[in-house]
Amino acid sequence: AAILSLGWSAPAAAQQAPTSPRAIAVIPQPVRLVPGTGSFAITASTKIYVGPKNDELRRIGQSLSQEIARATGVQPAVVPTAPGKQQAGSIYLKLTASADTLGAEGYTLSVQPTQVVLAANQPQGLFLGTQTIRQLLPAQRTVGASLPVMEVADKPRYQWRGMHLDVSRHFFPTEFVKQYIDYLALHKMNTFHWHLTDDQGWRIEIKKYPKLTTLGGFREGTLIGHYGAKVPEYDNVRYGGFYTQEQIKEVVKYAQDRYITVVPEIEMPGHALAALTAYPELSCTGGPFKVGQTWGVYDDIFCAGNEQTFAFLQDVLTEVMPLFPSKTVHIGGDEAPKTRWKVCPKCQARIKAEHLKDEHELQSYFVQRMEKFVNSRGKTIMGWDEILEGGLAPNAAVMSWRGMEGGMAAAKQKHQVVMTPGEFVYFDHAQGEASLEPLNIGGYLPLEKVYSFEPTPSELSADEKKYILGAQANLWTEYIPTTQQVEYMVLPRMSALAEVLWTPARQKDWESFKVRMQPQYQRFAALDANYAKSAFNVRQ
Ligand code: TNX
Repeated sequence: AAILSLGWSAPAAAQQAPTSPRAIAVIPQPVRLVPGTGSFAITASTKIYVGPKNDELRRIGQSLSQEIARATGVQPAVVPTAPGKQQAGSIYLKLTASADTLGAEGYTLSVQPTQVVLAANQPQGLFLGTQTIRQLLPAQRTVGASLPVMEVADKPRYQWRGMHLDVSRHFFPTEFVKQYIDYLALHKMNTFHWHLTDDQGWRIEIKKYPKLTTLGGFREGTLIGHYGAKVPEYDNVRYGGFYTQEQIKEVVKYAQDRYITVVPEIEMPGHALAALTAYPELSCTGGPFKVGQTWGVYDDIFCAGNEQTFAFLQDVLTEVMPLFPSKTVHIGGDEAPKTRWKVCPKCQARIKAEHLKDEHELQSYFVQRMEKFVNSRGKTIMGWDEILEGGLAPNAAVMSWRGMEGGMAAAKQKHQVVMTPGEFVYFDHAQGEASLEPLNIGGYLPLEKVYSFEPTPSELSADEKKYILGAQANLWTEYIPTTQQVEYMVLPRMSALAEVLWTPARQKDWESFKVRMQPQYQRFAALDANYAKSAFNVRQ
């Protein structure tokens, strides 16, 4: 407890170990980092001790060993050892039994000339600590590298530190999704929100409804340009793809090994055109439909008057939920036009039978039915802030995207909240000087603006603030056709968001962040990541 309560001691720019040739540049900035004198040399005889009979620690040790090999050319052996038996010149990963303020994700790191000790309450804390060690290593391979002497005590500010990825508007293969997860891990992010279904493509195999992917997973052409405009080279080319359940499991396992929770999103009742193309009987009109080829919002949504709709969505979730250990299932809920429901006899009959006021209450009825089902399977739902309209489902968490207001309203109703306001964390917006930017959806979100984001509104009372779990950035991919461009849009803005979500607000320091970003850029380059070089070429 004591070590963390000491708080911030020196501005990061001053945190240069006197005898170290490299500045200490960790992103996100640790809660407490006290540089010392000298360094710990990594040599051919350096070992990583992980304690006996612990496969999880062994795996964490192994990943650290690989990072060290990448940076130094020498690969330390990962060795189990009896506790208490320490050997000079080595790195120790230790679980500490003390129930102190470090929590599940916190860690302490002591770098001395003779040894390195990384300690945490949970393996997750150790893993996060190894990400700090990784950033103390040189970005490019350096023979004879060392770690600067220091003492670190660290833990996150928020429990939900997320990144979203829309794989419907454009599809990205599992290899890339894993790489995206790697970027999250480097930034100590812990939640990956996987937007798996939308109007332009259904991307997850559902065995009971094979047409969801055989028909709903592909569209006849891809349009890139402003809403409705066409870019000829992408026209009339069959476009699509989907993940098999085996592939989903593989990605989830990959994320789990990096202590990242994968939250699946299955959109309802709107953004459902791909599903309705496969099963038009779930719509109000009966179709037929075509998987969306243009961006925007479609009037045809799941029919709330049709019992089949609920049976179908329950079947889908019955297959989806076991694939994801996440307690939270995202059910969408955004941008569901009530055009069809207003004139659909079955929907109107339902409104009457259930004594509902209007179509907004009908959507609320829809979401509450789905919530009951999800809750009965031991999970909870999350939805975009539209689920507030017509009454919030009793246990639902809210993801606030149309500003912070929805999140504030939900917190006041004692519902959990994740903040994703467009103004601060929509990474599909442009980030630099216009002439340097690829075609994008518009908007302008430079790095410094992301860095200035404060997820907890000061208007909330202390009790209400507790419902703000954290925040995440969303990456909608209408204008992002390639994995290279995904990297461009999220890097380096993910670095700024990571610090917003991890580092205590009083320690945020944009000038220091800019300095610490320099080695981070080198790290991106070493990873072959297409980060936005224009990030600091902001519009005048
Ligand atoms: C609104 S944000 C949407 C998405 C679009 C995005 C474009 C949200 C919940 N819905 O369907 O892709 O705008 O920025």
